[in-house]
Amino acid sequence: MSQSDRPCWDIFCKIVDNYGDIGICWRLSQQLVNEHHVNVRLFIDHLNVASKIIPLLNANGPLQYIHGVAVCAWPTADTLPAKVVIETFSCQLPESYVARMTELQSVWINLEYLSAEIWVGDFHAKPSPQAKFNITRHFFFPGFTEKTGGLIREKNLMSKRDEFLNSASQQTKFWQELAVDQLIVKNSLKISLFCYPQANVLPLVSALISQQQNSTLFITFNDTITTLSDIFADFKQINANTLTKENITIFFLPFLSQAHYDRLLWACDLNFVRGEDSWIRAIWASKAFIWQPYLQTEATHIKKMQAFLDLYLSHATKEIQTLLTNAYLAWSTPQANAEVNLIDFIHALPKLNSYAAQQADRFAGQTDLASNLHSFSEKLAKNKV
Ligand code: TRH
Repeated sequence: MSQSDRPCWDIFCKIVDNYGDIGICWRLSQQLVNEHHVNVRLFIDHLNVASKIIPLLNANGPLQYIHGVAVCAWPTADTLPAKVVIETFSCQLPESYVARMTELQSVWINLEYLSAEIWVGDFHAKPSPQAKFNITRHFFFPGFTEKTGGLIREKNLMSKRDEFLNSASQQTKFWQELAVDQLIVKNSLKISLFCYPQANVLPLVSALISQQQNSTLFITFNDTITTLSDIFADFKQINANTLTKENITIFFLPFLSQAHYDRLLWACDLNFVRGEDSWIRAIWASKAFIWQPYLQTEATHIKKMQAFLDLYLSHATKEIQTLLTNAYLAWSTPQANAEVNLIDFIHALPKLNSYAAQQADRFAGQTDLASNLHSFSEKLAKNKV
C-alpha cells in the first residue's frame, strides 16, 4: 500500500504525570505504522517530557517524522481531523477539533487505562453519545480477557525476547552498552527496580542481605532515588553509579530507551515494575515480577492490585497464590511481615519464573491491543457508511 493510500489516524496524548501515558502512545503509534500500515499523527502536549521516551524528538519542532510517525505539537484551531481519532486516557480533545470531527464523521475512540477489574469487560467498546457535538465517542479498555481490548504487544516481541535470551553475544553487548561489569552480574541474582516512592525497599534489601547468594540490583532512573539514599546510606560507594554492601551490588542506571528497558526486564531474574506500561512489559518478559500500582485515594490502587492478582493467579497452585499475594502486599502496603514474605518469595523464584512464563504464553495467545483497536475502528467506520 502506498503512503498516500494508507488510512490516517490521529492519536492525542496529554502527559499528566510520569511516563506511562507517552510510553503507551509512542508504542501504539509505531505499531500501527509498522504492522497495520496506518499513517499516524501523534499530538503531544509536552514535547519536552516526551523527548525522554522519544530521544530523537526536538522539543521545539511542531512536526517531526520519527520512526514513521508524524509527531506533532498540540493542534492549532485550523487542524483538520483524521478519519480515526484516538483520544488517550480521556485527555480532552480541543473543542474546535471535535466540531470538525462531526463534519467529517470521524471515528472517535477513547483509549482507557489498563485495569484487571471485572467491570472493564462490560464497559469495553460501549458508545457514549456526545450531545453537544452530535457525535459518538467509544470506550476502548485494554485488559487481560477476550471481553476487553487486550494488551499492547508487538508482533515479533516474544521471538526477539527468546533470541536475546538464547544469545550470549547479544547479552554481553547489552551489559557493555549499560557499562555494567559482567563479572558482578554473572553469578548473582539480577533484579530490576522501577517503583514509586511508597515501595517498601528496606525489607527487600534486608531480605537480599539474608541470602547466601549475591544479588545485583538495577535501579532505573526514577523518582524514588532521593527516598532511597537513606536506605543506602551505609553502602560503600564503588564509583558514581555503583554501591555495595555485603552480598549486594547496586547499579543506578540512567533512563534507558524503551528497547533497552525491555532487555533489562528480559535479562533479570526478578523485576519490580509500576504504573501501566512497565507492568505489561514485565508480563512479556516471562520473568517473576512484582507490580506496584499508581497510588490512588481510598486504597483504590490496592483493589486494582487485588483484581490483577485474582486474574493472574487463577491458574496457580495455592502455594504460588500465597507467595505472590504476600509479596505484593509486602511491597505496596505497610506490613510487619514484609521481610519474611519477600524472603519466601525469593526462595521460590525458580517456581515463580516458570509460572510467569506460562502466564506470558497465556496472554500472548490473545489478540493484541493494536490489532483489536484497528478492527474496532474499521467496524465503526463501516457503520457510518
Ligand atoms: O511512569 P509511570 O509511573 O506511568 C504511570 C502509569 O502510566 C499510570 O497508569 C498513570 O496513571 C501515571 O503514569 C500517570 O510507569 P509506566 O506506566 O510503567 O511508564 C513508564 C514508561 O517509561 C514505560 O513506557 C517504560 C519506560 N521506561 C523507559 O523507557 N526507560 C526506563 O529506564 C524506565 C525505567 C522506563
